[in-house]
Amino acid sequence: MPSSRIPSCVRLLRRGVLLFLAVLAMSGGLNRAPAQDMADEPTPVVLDTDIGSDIDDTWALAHLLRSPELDLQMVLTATGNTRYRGRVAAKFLATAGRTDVPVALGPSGEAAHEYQKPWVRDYQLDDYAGPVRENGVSAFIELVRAADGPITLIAIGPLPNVEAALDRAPGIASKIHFVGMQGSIDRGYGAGSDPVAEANVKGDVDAFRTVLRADWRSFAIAPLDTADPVALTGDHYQKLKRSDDPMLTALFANYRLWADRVTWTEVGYFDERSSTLFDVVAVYMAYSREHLDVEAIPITVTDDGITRRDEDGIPTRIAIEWTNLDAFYGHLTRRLLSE
Ligand SMILES: [Ca+2]
Repeated sequence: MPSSRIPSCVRLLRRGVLLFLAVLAMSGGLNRAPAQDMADEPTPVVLDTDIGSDIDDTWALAHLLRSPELDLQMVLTATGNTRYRGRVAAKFLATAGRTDVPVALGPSGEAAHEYQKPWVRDYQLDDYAGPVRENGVSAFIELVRAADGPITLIAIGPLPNVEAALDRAPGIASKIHFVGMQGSIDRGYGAGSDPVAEANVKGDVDAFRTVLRADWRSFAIAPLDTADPVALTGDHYQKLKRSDDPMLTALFANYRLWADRVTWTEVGYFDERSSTLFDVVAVYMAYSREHLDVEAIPITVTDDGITRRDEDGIPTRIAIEWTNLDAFYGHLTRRLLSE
């Protein structure tokens, strides 16, 4: 029957059904953050982080602690001197009044880029009033196994801890929503730049491959495409910098130390803006994707760590573009200020 002869009420009904299906697909689909699956209860999360090298992990931890949708259950430190990273995390948690959060240490490697060390010169893990777990990978596996429901893992560094956990307990993946800051799809560092081996992938390419292939409950990443453009400037930045909130004061004390000491970049902009806040995007994706365009893109990883579009690759939920980055800046600033 030609469509023109179908009664209009049937056509309207059909259109309504299609619209309903489209909305249904979206609501359970790519733009849905793990936190939105449980409307009332905060989502239990673990932060796997290389805090203490680039300063954006400290911003990401601050963002997480000020996000009521997320219930931080563990900070797990990754790569390099994980004890130093644990000290930074522990003192920051204490400053924010969150010594309920366990600090767990991943396997240690060679120390490097310890720019926030002066901040923890007189602070040891023994000083932390909360739980400290020396074998962080085991502690993470135990936490996931003991949980009543799914856990969201926010991974904002290279992924040796996650690889080790999957190696020892592959079954945990089905209980985990993975949200990470990894990869570079259509852009590298800097607007208009070509895709590159992004630092968190390049830091452990085999680990990223293992993680990409695992059978997660859900898997999503913020690559450089959406993480690299993010920095707070202007009024947003000045409001945060002026605040006497103890957690924000600690955040800026760390940023100051980092800015004066970091060797891979020249920071002449401390008074005007933040550095690039790559890792805050992964925290945002754990509770909202409102201002992001998230697409299912099949990717593969080259041996040198480039995450490449590949039709035969693994379909991956990727935050490929901001739909409203200015709105996100306002949201992030208000959130950090507890407004
Ligand atoms: Ca990081």
